[in-house]
Amino acid sequence: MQINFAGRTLDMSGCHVMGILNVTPDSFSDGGRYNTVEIALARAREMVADGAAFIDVGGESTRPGATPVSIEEELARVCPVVEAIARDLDVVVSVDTSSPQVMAEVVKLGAGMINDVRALQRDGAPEVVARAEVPVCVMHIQGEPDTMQDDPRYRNVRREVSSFLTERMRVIEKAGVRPDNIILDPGFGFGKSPQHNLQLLASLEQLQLLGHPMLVGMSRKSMLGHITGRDVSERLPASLAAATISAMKGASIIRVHDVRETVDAVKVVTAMEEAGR
Ligand code: 8Y7
Repeated sequence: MQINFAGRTLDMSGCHVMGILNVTPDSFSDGGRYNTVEIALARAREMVADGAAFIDVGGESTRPGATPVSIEEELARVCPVVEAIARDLDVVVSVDTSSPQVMAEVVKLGAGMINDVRALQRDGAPEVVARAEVPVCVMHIQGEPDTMQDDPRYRNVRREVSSFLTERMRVIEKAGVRPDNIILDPGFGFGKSPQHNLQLLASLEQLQLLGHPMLVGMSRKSMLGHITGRDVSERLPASLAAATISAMKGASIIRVHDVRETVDAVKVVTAMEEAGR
């Protein structure tokens, strides 16, 4: 099962690592744009050297309580970084955005994938992705980022995540996105209690049944803090355990902060699976 990400073809039966690159002002000490691009490119270069197949560039914080950014501001943050990485590095540039304007623009600059935590629910987003003919990650979310963690509830979290994704795929495919270009994500931490997250992780194979490659992101997330009692800066071991579990359960892309360490963990899983065949 191959997917073409703007000219780079990857085998989705393998497991690939996606490095997180935040270009929000709070992720850099210096506010100047030129400096920001240089720093972001250097960080991306490091993650590519560490084995990242994807760099996920994000200019809007989805943390609860984060102030929303205008489209102009998001474009100003993301575009120069996408352009620089696409020009200089051998990697698929993914862009974490919910804005159809940003989606249209970054694809022109060389982005090879759209990663939307709002599952293309904004007006016009499915049509933009269809026209751009790029792969898209469709993630489950309950509610909006600002309020999603206020007492999230489900009758059956696994069934509800699956039916949400199935319904989104119906709408997105109707707008013209090819089914082969859709990657699914259960959206760990997006409107879910620690127990909901663990139930989803325990049955990640079930999401495979929808017949699309899976992307998962648990790196340093509070669900791991909840399990281990560790602060965010001390969650690497737990993040590696989560990545290992995801790889074993069939994830094609694992979105992480710590690329080098995760690539090693994935290599162990892949080596074991090859020996077992
Ligand atoms: C995810 C994500 C974030 C995730 C996908 C964080 C942008 C929060 N998490 N995208 N984005 N899946 N596809 O802690 O789990 O990294 S932001």
